[in-house]
Amino acid sequence: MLKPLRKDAVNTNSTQGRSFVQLHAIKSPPPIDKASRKLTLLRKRRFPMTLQLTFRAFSALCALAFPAHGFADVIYTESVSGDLSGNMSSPTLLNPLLGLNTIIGQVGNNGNTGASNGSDADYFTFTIQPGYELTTFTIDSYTFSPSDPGSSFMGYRAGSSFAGQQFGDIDSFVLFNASSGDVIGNLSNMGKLGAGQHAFWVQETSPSTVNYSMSFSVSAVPEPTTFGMLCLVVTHTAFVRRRSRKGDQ
Ligand SMILES: [Ca+2]
Ligand SMILES: [Ca+2]
Repeated sequence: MLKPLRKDAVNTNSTQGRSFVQLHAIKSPPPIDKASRKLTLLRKRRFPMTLQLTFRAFSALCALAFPAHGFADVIYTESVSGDLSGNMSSPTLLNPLLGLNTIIGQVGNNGNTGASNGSDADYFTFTIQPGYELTTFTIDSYTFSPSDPGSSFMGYRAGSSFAGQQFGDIDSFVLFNASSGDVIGNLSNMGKLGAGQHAFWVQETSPSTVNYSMSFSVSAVPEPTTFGMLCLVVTHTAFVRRRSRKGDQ
């Protein structure tokens, strides 16, 4: 004999020795309101388990591929490590990290050499590893003494060094100052630099000294399979929504 669900819910109007509550418990599922049932149904139709797992996997991959920055690593400071190379054939080799990489230096009439007029120029180079890319190159600060030169020169060349100091020896350049912001679009018509070695040449030829701070960002290249999964989720969701709208009409 079945026991009632709750002592206080026993209905004395029993049929064949069983209460109404007991019979109701046997024949009927637990009550679910209409709104909850419809929501559950829509969830199943719009986002089956396989796609839910795919979406979660995609989110996990994103977290691995794009770790939060929020800070910058200073990878070279001239005041600590000395003047960056003034030799175009042998730029200072830097070791970039994942995230923001900051370089702090000084060019111009400061007693060092490397520029065509005998003042200081800074050459540096670094390698972007396969699977990664440089996505921004930002001028953080630009100060000068004693006079404002307006802007300073930065040249770029794919490779480890420069063959000369002419425009034919560079791939691109930008004249930068405090308001330049992100100059990656001036240095690369693709708006980023891919895997390989890259060389930079910073120079100020006016009778002034320029202190600069610049940062570049390195991040992992999103894998095609990751984009594929995202496209799959987005396409399926749009398709199901379209079907759902038609069904509601
Ligand atoms: Ca310098
Ligand atoms: Ca130098």
